[in-house]
Amino acid sequence: MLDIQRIRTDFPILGREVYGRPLVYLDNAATTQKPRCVVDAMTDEYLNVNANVHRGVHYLSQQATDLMEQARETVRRFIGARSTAEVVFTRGTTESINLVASSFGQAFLGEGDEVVITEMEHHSNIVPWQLLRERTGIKIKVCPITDEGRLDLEAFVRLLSSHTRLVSVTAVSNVLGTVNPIKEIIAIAHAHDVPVLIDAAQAAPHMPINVQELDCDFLALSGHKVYGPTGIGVLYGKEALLEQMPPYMGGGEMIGKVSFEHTTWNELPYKFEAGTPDYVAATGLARALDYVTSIGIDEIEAYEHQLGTYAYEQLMQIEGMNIYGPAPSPVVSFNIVSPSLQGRADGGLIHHLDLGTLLDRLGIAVRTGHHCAEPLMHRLGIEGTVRASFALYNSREEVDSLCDAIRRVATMF
Ligand code: C6P
Repeated sequence: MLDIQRIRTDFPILGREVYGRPLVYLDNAATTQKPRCVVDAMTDEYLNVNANVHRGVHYLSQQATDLMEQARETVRRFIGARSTAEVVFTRGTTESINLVASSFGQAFLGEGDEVVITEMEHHSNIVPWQLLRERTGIKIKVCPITDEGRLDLEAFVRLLSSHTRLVSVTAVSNVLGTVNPIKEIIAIAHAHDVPVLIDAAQAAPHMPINVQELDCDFLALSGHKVYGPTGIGVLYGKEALLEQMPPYMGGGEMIGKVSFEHTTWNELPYKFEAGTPDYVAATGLARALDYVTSIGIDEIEAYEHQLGTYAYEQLMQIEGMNIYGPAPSPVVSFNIVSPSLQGRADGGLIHHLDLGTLLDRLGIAVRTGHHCAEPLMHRLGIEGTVRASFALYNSREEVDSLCDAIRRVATMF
């Protein structure tokens, strides 16, 4: 079992106060806090190593390059990729998905071809396909969810056709917390010869990922959601696919030879890494993944399962509580119906923004709104939710503080 009190000391920010109250940070699905070792590794690199990577013959440049390539190897191990050629550094999940939409889209998709996504996708896994649709005339097919907040797998199977060229689906919903059966989805898609992109932004911090076991074709994740720095993320792609895809951006480092007449591309993964990469953030990400591994991703998953179960049980005892999505999960979205507001068109919901703002005054950091998943809000028939999302350093006491604060705030309406 994790020693939460000890783990918390690795995260200096958790000791601070807001509005004179201890901070209860429950906005981890938006971004996680950083352990001191991540910040230290990055500070050390800036203070003692800093030089541009892959370019200089000098000592520092080679040392910085070594650190970046070691970071790539750490990522490879963390996601179980076959080779570092399959690990592309990007700015985050959003850029990773845009890279695939642009590059894979240009290479393999044309008018009438279909991309299957789902009703629970983040805008990052909707809008890039819409941009591609404008450029190429592809069709976007949307797999519905059940009333319980799970993917409708029978509908998913029916959506696959001889025109389907890609399935792009989130592993874990950032609103509902639903853990999708991605292994099954990948197997079904592959039986139709359709490759699959997994949005692992909300999965990477909470559960083991092994791209070879999953057999996914692409996988995207963000460093800042897994205790790493902002501005760095990963695109995993199967080597054979990445080889066939054109570059996403042009510039330094992604080239083989350049002349005004003709330019050739660098080998993988550099073909997709134009310009000076955020090599210091790569080091920070590697340190964060090492930190997670040192605690144990299985232990983290087990602990967060218990915490999510406890949170669900406690929250459900609050009068007027509506939780969206299946429990337990480290992501809990909810609204509260106030008896005094009943009779209104919205069924008496306390507005999520009001609830979140008042919780903030009590030191509880949650996210409110549509969580960059507006189509999902339409499906749920609401404008937004309050979302509490947990990380490995959250405690039962913090769940209790959340529930006490909600009760206190709800009486104000
Ligand atoms: N969700 C949230 O509060 P970026 O911004 O590129 O690091 O991640 C985008 C993204 C993609 N997919 C999913 C499932 C996500 O949850 C996110 C980010 C944050 O829910 C910020 S909107």
